[in-house]
Amino acid sequence: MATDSTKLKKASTAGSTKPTAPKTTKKDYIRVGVAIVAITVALTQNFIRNAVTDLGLFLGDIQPFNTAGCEVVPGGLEACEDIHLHRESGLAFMTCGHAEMRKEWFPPMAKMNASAADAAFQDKFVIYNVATGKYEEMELAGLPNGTDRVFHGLGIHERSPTELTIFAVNHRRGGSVVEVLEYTVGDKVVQYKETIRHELIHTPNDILATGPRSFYVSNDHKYKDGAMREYEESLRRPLSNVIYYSPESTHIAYDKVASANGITSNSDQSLIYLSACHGGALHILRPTPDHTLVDQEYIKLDFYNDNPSYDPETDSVFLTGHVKPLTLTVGLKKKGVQLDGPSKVVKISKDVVGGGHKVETVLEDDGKLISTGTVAAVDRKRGVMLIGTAFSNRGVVRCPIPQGV
Ligand SMILES: *[C@@H]1O[C@H](CO)[C@@H](O)[C@H](O)[C@H]1NC(C)=O
Ligand SMILES: *[C@@H]1O[C@H](CO)[C@@H](O)[C@H](O)[C@H]1NC(C)=O
Ligand SMILES: CC(=O)N[C@H]1CO[C@H](CO)[C@@H](O)[C@@H]1O
Repeated sequence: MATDSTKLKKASTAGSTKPTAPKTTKKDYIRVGVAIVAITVALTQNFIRNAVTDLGLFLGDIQPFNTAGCEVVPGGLEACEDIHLHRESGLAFMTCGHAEMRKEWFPPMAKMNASAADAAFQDKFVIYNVATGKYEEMELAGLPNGTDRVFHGLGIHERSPTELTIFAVNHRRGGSVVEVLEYTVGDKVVQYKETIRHELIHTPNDILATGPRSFYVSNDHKYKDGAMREYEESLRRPLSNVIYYSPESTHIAYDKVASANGITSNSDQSLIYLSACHGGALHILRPTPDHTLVDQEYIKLDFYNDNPSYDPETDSVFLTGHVKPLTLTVGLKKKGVQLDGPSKVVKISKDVVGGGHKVETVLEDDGKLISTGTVAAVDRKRGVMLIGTAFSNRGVVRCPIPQGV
């Protein structure tokens, strides 16, 4: 390491002198450049503290907490990352993939083997009925057969209490897009309407719907792959953003986020909650009339938080995430091995006494039941908390809402 970096420094200060043998390739130069930038950044940022947090170092082992009564939703759902609850009907909209195939093709994790087996590109669109505990795999009428389906974040706009417009991030091999779908509660099929592609929407992650054709979408990275992606990822650079999309205007709404991930809002959309998972933080933002987002509050967390879900009844946000993301990074490299990623759910609510917000842990698991948890949607009416997972073959776990939560 020490000798390496001295070598690197020499190489870079050598200036115009031509490098002599051994042969140096262009790739080596990029590596050297990245390494130098990396060292500089590491020394000048509180990057180490963030890294320790979001890698889950020094946290010790996680014991199950408040998991009594939790059950895996039967039927073999896997990798159901995002769950959107339509509270009126008690229907949960979710997209589920193939946990093992996510290791081949999932651009958000820089997995881009375009020649992976077909199953990698055939995610399911699922509607789960919280009251009956049954789910149905929905046909997406109108979406041409053979279209890649690698779903990620969902956003739902209610045109009326029963007529929904659903925006679904889809990481097609030809590039990531947003599919516009429509569903009327009670229908047997979901209607595909159109596909939205935009150069500003390049690494879409999650969507907050604001109208029948408008939404905010988070881009989780600036760079898709290569050396710059490594740099962005390993040094937790705040290079990602949120885009506002509408047919009339599409622009950057918020910038300089350390891996913008899940995005949601309160009921009247006066506050927007955005996870910055590389910052281990939640941004609370306020939208302006011209659809840009301004800072309201910044809440630092002690884990790698993923997707926030809003609970209107308590005006609080449930945030789910990975306690030991390192197990995830390592686990994703091991094909054929089930990933047990310890997970945690916290509740963030207004602190009436002290001001600001308070963060309480409401559930934790060592990963044996709830692995790689990504979202927890709370249905107060039915007393149920649904927890989605990203890379687990126990796709959705249904838990009673813990006492007092
Ligand atoms: C990509 O997927 C195919 C099909 O499963 C496999 O044969 C190939 O080895 C994979 N390539 C890489 C680089 O993993
Ligand atoms: C698409 O596939 C479904 C199910 O296999 C089939 O019922 C339908 O007829 C196909 N549609 C077209 C346009 O090929
Ligand atoms: C919308 C969504 O699912 N966002 C994030 C949720 O968690 C997974 C797992 O870590 C992330 O990959 C998603 O980007």
